[in-house]
Parts: sequence; structure tokens; C-alpha cells
Amino acid sequence: FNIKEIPTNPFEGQKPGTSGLRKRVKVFQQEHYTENFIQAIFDSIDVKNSTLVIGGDGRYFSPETVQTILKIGSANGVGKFIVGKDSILSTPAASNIIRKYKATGGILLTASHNPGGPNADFGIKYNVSNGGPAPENVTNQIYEKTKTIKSYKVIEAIPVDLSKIGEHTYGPSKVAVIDSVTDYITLLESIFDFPLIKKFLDEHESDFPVLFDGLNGVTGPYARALFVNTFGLPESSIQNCVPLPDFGGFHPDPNLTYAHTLVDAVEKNNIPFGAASDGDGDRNMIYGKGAFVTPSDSVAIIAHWADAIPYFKKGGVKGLARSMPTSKAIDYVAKKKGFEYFEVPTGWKFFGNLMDAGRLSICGEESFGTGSDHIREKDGLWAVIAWLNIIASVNKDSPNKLIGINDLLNEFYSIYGRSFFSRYDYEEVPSEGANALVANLNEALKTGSLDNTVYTATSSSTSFTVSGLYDFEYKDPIDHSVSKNQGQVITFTDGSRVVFRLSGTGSHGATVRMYVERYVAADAGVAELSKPAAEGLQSLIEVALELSKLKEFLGREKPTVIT
Ligand code: VG1
Ligand code: CO
Repeated sequence: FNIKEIPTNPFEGQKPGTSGLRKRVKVFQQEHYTENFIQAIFDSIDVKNSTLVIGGDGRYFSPETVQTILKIGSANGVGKFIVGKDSILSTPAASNIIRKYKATGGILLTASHNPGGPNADFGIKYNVSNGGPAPENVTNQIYEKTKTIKSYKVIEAIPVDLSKIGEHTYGPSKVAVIDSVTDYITLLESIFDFPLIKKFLDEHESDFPVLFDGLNGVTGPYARALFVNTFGLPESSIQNCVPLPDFGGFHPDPNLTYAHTLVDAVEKNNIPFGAASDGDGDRNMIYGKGAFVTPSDSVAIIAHWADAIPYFKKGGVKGLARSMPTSKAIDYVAKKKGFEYFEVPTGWKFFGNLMDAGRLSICGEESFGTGSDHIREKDGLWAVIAWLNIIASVNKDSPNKLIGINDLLNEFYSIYGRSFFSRYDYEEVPSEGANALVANLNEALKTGSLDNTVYTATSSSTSFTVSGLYDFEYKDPIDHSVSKNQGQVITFTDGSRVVFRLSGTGSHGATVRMYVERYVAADAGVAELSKPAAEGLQSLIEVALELSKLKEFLGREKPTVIT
């Protein structure tokens, strides 16, 4: 076979962020740019005779990039590629396939919830053999390689027809194009009580219709296989479920701002249970008529009801975890039920070691990420089906009253109390302003100037006293690696907390995230516990903005998105 070595020069800034390398499509389209990064991946892993899984959310520039990976991968010695048909594999489906077929790793082509299309974003992410995102030592090595790269290798072969399922020969390598959906549905079927869910949905066709919105992202075919083909629901139970390269112009992020097609349909048609997923299928939002489940509560409620899910009933719950900015709701469940629990930095990669060590079963992030140790990525449809399994199971014991989302929320608050939680995102602000905000907090950390200061919200005259300020640092209990500077946390004497973090997934400028959390105990009463989050947090938000001088530093009056 003819292997060619193509000379190249390093590009600046090919450093993988929270979840891979994400840039504008135009950046990836520069000559040698994508090739350099892919060669750097192969320079960082044991590539000889390896098996690699390839797929993604089907966004613009994916088919071309799959062919680039085949060319470079084959030239570098990859033995076999397993590729999703039409380059489609949701992130959770890819994680499952890496594990199921014992692959060396996988390359996922996605920028997740970022918009797609020729003028929007693309991304490349490497996952390791446990099915999870590469840990920092691997991504750092990839980055180092990108800084010194001088050439990359390609094989001269005819492009593989990615629309044809089956085994193809490609130079010295094999390429298996597989159905993108089947293995994933088999996996969920082994986890949940499908007959129970189907029976419940059948019996409640009129008073509990469900709606899933794929936001034109990758989950469409998976949702169809589940809701229409498996549970026998009508076509009207799914919408925007054909993956489009530009997501039809949508911003495929399941939150109240961007998933407005779901929110509008749920409100208009009085749907008691709606859900949406992001571009690559690892995020989820649960939203019914008059009922929004904040992701921090969602994972805690799934943990509380774990016994309703056959996978946990059988295997037990080994431990719980959340990312640092996520509210502490799940901690309270762990304490009450006697489970071990962990607080890790933002990004799913930190959960993997704990799962591999058998110490973690259910975990989540405030950013609409929920999942378990069935794979090593967060899993949007898993969370949606988990909720349906729990609701079906709870209603089995309540023949006379239909129990819905709000009933589960209120019951949960009455047992554990409620952690009011919200996140303010300031997207694409000037980096200087973002850095100055961080520097100012670091200064306060060093001098202790904020300690014991009292701030009063003007709207309510509620006061908060700062009890401490720290920079979150994580030491992995399994491999003892240390991750520093993972966000600045300000704590208050009433147990409230405000966190500031810079995003690691943006493709442009800097994005500042402010997370606020305030705990109200279970005995506060229903009226207090069931308030809208914005109301429960108003005073704390005012105080957080004031003490951080955020508006001054960022020059922004209002956040881009509130979740
Ligand atoms: C964001 C979220 C984080 C999530 C990450 C990847 O990261 O805050 O919780 O794990 O996106 O999600 P950041 O660094 O921008 O805050 V996804 O659905 O893009 O793979
Ligand atoms: Co995603």
C-alpha cells in the first residue's frame, strides 16, 4: 500500500478543552489543521493493530473528517475501524460500542450542544478503552504533539461508502460500517423495565402523553426506535428527530432558552412529560406542563428511586457523585441512604476512574448531564427513560391518582429539603474582562478581604455573610492525579454557595459561568419549597453580582443564558 508522508507545520491552540477540541468549522477546514490534530492523536496512543470506533452527531464536516481519520489511521497502523452508518453515533452510543466490542478507543466528531453548519462549530474528541473521554494526561500529550508536528501519514485508498452497512477492506485495515442504533437500544433494554414502561404508557395514552424533541440532533433515530418502535407510541410523541448537518439552524442545547420548540409544544398541548436532548445525545432536559426539573435535582431523584430500575435493583448502588458546581441535592440522598459520594471537577472524564474502580453508579452535572456506570459518558436518553421507568413504577402503586413530575419533585423536597440552583452564563465576553474577574477573586482569596463581609440584597434586605473562598482542586482517589484551578467557590454562613468558572468548551472568546445555590430545609413548608428557582435565589444572585463586580469586569448587564 502506498503510504505518503505529508510535511506540515504546527497550528497554535490545538489544546483539547473540557470535552475535546472545539473550533469553528472554518478553522478545521484550513489545510492540514484537522490532519495535524488527528495525527497527534495517533502519536499519543498505542495504534498498532488497534480497533477504533468512529462516529458523531452528524454535524457539518463530519463525513469528510471520517475519511480523513480512515486515511491517517490506516497509514498509522489501525487494524480495524468500527464506524457508525453515515458517520452517525450518539456520544453515549459510541461509549457503549467502545466497551462492547473492546475497542482501543474512539474518535467522536461533535461539538455537542454548539450550533453546527459551515459557519458554526465542529469538534474532535478522543475516548479511551473504558468508553470515556480521554483523561488529562492523554489530552495533554495530544496537545504536546500538536506543538511539534512536522508531518502526517496518509494511505492512498478509495473512500469508504459510509452508507453501506457491512465489512469493507481499506488498505491494510478493515472498516466495519455498523447500524448506529441497535446496540444502544439493546443496552437500555438490559437496564430498564421496558414492559412496565410500555404498559404504563399504553394505559395512560390519553392522560400521560409524552413528547421527545431531538432538536434535529443525533438522538432522533434512537428516540424513534424507543418511543415509536419499542413503546408503540404515535409519531406525535417525537419531533425534530431527523439529524441535520446544521441542526436546522437550531442551537441544540436542551435548556429552557434553546429548546423552545419543546417548551412551546409542551405548553400548548398540555404535555405532562416532555424531554429533549442535545446535538450529540449526552444531555437531557425533563420538562412537563408547569414542571421543570433542574438537572441537579434530576440526578438526585433518580438516585433516590434507584430501586425502581432493574439495573440498580440487581447490581446495587455503589456510590454517587456530582461535578463541583452541581447542587448538593445528591449528597443528601447519599448521606441518608449510606452511599459513598464524590465531588469532581466539571467534565465527565472525572467520573470514569471511580466507575472503573466499582465505587460509583449514578452521577450528574448541573449542565443537563445525567448518567451511570452503564457507559462512561453522560446519557440523555438514559435519563429520560430512567424518569419514565420511575414514573411507571411509582404509578403501579397508585392506581387512583396519576403521579407526575411535580409530585415527585415535591415529595423529594419534603424528604431532603431543596437546593435552589441556577447558572448564569456570560458567553463570548472579552478574555481580558474574564481574566480580570478571576484575578480579582484570586486576590481576595490571597488577602482574605472577603472573609466575614456582609452583603445585603437591595430588593429584599436579606443579608449574606461570606464564610470562605477557595479555589477548587481535585485529587483523583484512584490514580491520585491532581487537577487545579477548577473554579472559585464562595461560601456563606447559611450554607449558600456561589461558584465562578471559565468554560472549557467555548470555541470563541471567553465564557464565564456563575453558579448559585441556596439550601432550604425540608421543614420550611411547601410554599417555601415549591417557589420558582429565580424567586428562591433572587437575593443571593444580587449579592453574587455585587461582590464579584461581575458587571464591571465583563461589561454585561445581563447573562446570555440562565438555566
Ligand atoms: C460544559 C458543561 C460541563 C459539561 C461540558 C461538556 O463545560 O459546563 O458540565 O461536561 O460542557 O458537555 P464548560 O467547560 O463549557 O463549562 V457536552 O454535552 O459539550 O459534551
Ligand atoms: Co453533549
